[in-house]
Formats: sequence, structure tokens, C-alpha cells
Amino acid sequence: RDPPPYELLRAAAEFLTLHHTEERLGDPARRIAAAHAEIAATGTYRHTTEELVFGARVAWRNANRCIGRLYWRSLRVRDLREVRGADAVAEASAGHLREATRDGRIRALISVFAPDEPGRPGPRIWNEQLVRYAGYTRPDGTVTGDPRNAGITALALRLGWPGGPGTPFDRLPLIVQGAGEDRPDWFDVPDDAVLEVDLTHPEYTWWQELGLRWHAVPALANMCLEIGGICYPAAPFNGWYMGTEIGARNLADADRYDLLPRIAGRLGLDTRTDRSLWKDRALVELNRSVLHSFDRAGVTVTDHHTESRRFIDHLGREERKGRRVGADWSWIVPPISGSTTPVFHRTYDTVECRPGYVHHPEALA
Ligand code: HEM
Ligand code: NRG
Repeated sequence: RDPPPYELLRAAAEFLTLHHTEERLGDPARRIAAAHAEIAATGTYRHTTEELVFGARVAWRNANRCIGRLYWRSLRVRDLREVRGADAVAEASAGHLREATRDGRIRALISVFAPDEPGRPGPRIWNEQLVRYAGYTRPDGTVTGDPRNAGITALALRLGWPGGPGTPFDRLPLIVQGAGEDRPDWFDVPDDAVLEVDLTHPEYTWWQELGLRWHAVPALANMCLEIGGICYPAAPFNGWYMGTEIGARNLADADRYDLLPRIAGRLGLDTRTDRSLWKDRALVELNRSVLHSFDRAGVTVTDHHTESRRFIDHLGREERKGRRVGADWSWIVPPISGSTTPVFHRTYDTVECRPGYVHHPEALA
């Protein structure tokens, strides 16, 4: 993963120039020369705290797939670059969740652990997110829980995790590989670090019998933060949910919780023909239930109409600053009611920019 020194020099100069230009810090030449000398001597260089904060925020601004980027300047950054051991990373990740959750008044936050260095890779979190539900594969191949996490669940069990009670919403342990270690270990996430919301419906009192719930904070944990040629492989970050992520995808996709047939059944819809639009009607009620339940629990959540408008505001703001905004239509347009939102009715260019959050080759389970 180490870039060749020339590429590192170039990436460092480009980032340091961007930082100095945007933050009006004057001529970057001295800072670049210092970084180059450090790279020549050690093979790498160390960001200042200001550079790290700026880099993490701009990486968010550059995320082509993210509709929530209007708030990119508000990202808080925990500088944990000295933390490299697996147990310390797991402990600090629980701390991240507590600091981000605040009883539901969710704050956008990133924790940056030790970077990759020449001959010394940084720590890595193997879970896709800090909070994920187990997917237990039964002998007949079907899955209890979230099928998306069947692989990491099997890995956790192989590593010695005893498994949870076997509900559809058992929380997975963190699978963390410490810096320089050749195998990961598992760590329970303490209950008090995780807020979850039980789903009810604004009109149907029977809804709670479905036993549905979701976690309050989406905290992506397996993307690499890349700034100025330096890779931070463990840098979990979170904002808050847009309701559709849960109601139109996680709980609804046929290869996830696949709840539409059950919900449509309870709603008394005709599931024998597509043309009753039973899926569409069930989707709307499921999404109402997500927004209603998060609101009632006092947990920050946004809806796709509001967020689409804000994203359009963001585009205007960035344009006035003279910056190009890359975006990926297929990720930006919400998975329900797309055409009722303003983000649907136009096209975008994807722009590959650094700093950025990048998916590194999947940790093999
Ligand atoms: C993707 C919303 C904060 C970086 C997404 C997606 C949504 C979203 C709806 C698409 C997810 C999907 O379809 O699976 C929001 C909202 C936020 C927020 C409402 C509230 C503040 C953040 C923050 C960061 C971030 C704080 C990073 C610092 C990203 C990235 C992706 C993404 C990198 C693409 C993930 C991937 O490739 O799998 N966001 N986001 N977002 N967001 Fe945000
Ligand atoms: N769709 C995923 C989460 C992806 C990122 N979404 C955010 N990110 N809202 C899911 O768990 O449903 N964020 O940082 O807030």
C-alpha cells in the first residue's frame, strides 16, 4: 500500500498547497520543503493537527456518493494517531460512538487512528460499520439477521466470538487488527455505547409487534482516509441517517431483511399481483415508521426530501466558491420517490479528488 516516494512527494505538495490556499495561510513552499525533507529522511511525513482536520473535512466534501455534504465544515475530528493496538482501537471506537451519539443529538465525528508507515501498516477495523447486526447462516443456507453481514459474522465466530442470543438484531463484536499484527481479534462493543431505536408507526399500533429496530448512528469503519499521500486505514466516521437508508434499503431489500412481503401482509394488501403496488405501499409505511420512531426517540434523522434540497443548496454554495462538486447520480438519488426530489432532475460528473475516503481491498473473511 506504500506509494513510491515520488508519488508521496507529489501528493504531499498538492495537499499542502490546497490547505494553504483554502485556509489563506500564504506561501506553502516552506511547509512543502519541510515535508519533503521528512519524507527523504523517514519515508513518510506527519500532518499537523490542522492539516488532519482540514483533510478529513475535505475528504467528506469530495465524497461523490454522499448527499449529506452541506455540513462538511462541521465535522469534528478526534486525533488518535498514537493509538495502534487492537484493544486500544476497540476501546476508542466505543468512545467514538459515545461522543457521536449524545443520547440522540448526533454529531458528525471522525476518529483517526495511526497511519500506514513504510514497513509498518496502521491498524484496521474489519467491520463495515462500528455497529452492525449479525447474520447467522443456517444449515439450509438462509440467514437469521442481516444477510449483508453473514461473512463477518462467520469470521467473528471463527475467531472465538461465542455468538449472540440469536435474534435478528444481535450486535456484532468489532473485529480489529492491531498495527503490525497478522490476525484480527474480536471485541464486544459495550451496550452503553450503542443507541438503538425500536420501530413503531404513527397509526398502526400493531407495528411494534413486528419487533423491528435499527441503530441510531451509521459509523463507517472500513474506509481508508487518504490525505496528501498518507493512508489512515482506521478512521471510523459518522453523520446521521437519512431514513431511506434504513426503511428503503436495510429493512426492505430482498437480500437484506426483506420485510416488504410481511408488512404488506399485515397491511392486508394484495401481494399476488405487482399491479396492486403492494411493495410501493409497504415501503412508504416502513419509511414513515423509521422517521416517526427516530423523531419520537429524539434521535437525529433526516428525510430524503429535506436532504435533497440541502444537497442542491450545497451545489450552489460550492459553485459560488469556484469549486467543482463531483457526484454519483445513482448514489445521490434517494431509493424511493426519486423523481419527487430535486436531485433527480439533473446529471452530475463524478470527480475523483483527494483527500478522500476510499475502499481498500476487502479484508478477506
Ligand atoms: C454515503 C448521507 C455524513 C461520507 C452516504 C449516503 C447517504 C449519506 C444517504 C449513501 C449511502 C448508501 O446509499 O448506502 C449522509 C448524511 C450525513 C452524512 C445524512 C449526515 C451528516 C457523512 C460524513 C462523512 C460521509 C460525516 C465522512 C466524514 C460518506 C461517504 C459515503 C457516504 C464516503 C459513501 C460510502 C460508500 O462508498 O459506501 N451519505 N452522510 N457522510 N457518505 Fe454521507
Ligand atoms: N447506508 C448505510 C450507511 C452509509 C452511510 N450513510 C450515512 N453516513 N448516513 C446504512 O447503514 O444504512 N454517515 O456518515 O452519516
